[in-house]
Amino acid sequence: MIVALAGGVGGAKLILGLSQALPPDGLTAIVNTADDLKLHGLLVCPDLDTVLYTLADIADPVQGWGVASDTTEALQMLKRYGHTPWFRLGDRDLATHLLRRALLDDGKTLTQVTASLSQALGLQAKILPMTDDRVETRVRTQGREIPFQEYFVAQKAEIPIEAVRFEGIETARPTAEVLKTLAGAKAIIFCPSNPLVSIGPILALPGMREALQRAPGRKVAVSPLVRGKALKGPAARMMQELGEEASALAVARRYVDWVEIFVLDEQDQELRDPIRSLGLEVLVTDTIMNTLEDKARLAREILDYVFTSRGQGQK
Ligand code: FO1
Repeated sequence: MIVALAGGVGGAKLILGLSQALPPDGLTAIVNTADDLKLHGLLVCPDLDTVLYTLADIADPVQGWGVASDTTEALQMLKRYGHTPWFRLGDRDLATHLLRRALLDDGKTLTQVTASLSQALGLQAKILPMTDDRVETRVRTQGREIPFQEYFVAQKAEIPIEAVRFEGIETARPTAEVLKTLAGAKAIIFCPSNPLVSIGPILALPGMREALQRAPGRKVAVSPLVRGKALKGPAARMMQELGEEASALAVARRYVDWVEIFVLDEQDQELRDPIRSLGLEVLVTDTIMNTLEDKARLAREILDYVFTSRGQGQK
């Protein structure tokens, strides 16, 4: 079993590549849930749904999130009721949320609900929420704290941030399924997701450090930054605003205690030696994933590196 730790759109791309490169039941994604929000009584899980829709080949190809060719009739009706929809839930996407709410109300866990949705969409790969407990990323900005989605969507991530906090993390726990999966993993891949708010909450769960340390598989992180910029999302900006340099080297420093291998984009070649000096093995390759072939090729290269002699002890 190969395990991928991921957030939303960037992570889902590599997960799709891994699903092409591995046997159908050989992949489990452990997904961030700290971006989740309550909206109109529903629980929206953007990262879980992005991975779900991407693997089911129904994700919106331009945005990367939501369902392809979705309509917005429900949003327009909400508008008539006087609710200005700042978060765009399409009609098909809404069906996922109605069902999720109903199953949660029936007493199912988020893990069980996600398994039902995945099964119904015909997925072979397993998608696990990092926890069944509620964790909420909150961002401190201009002297007040706001939920992550308000920062990301309503404010378009354009306001400067001062701190990030994961509310509820102290009492949250990784699920039994997550712990069991990590214990049996042949490799654990940290996808090119935002290290602060996508991978960050997964690693911040109490017990996760020990679970990853005990896990026998090799651990690999793929840089989400290329030439100091995130391919999607505000990771670079957030890192800078929090006093870190926005570079693959800074990402490698964050992950140095967690992984043995770092995957660096070929455009950042000059960072290979500084990253090696941290004690990490470095795989330099093209990490830009535009086409399905790009995704599958990157996945194969990472797996080859991990499982062939090229990756054994080479620094
Ligand atoms: N992102 C936006 O920028 N604007 C939206 O209105 C929006 C709606 C939305 C609905 C469902 C969903 O699963 C994702 C959605 N996203 C939207 C993306 C989401 O905010 C981000 O992908 C993640 O939270 C960041 O990882």
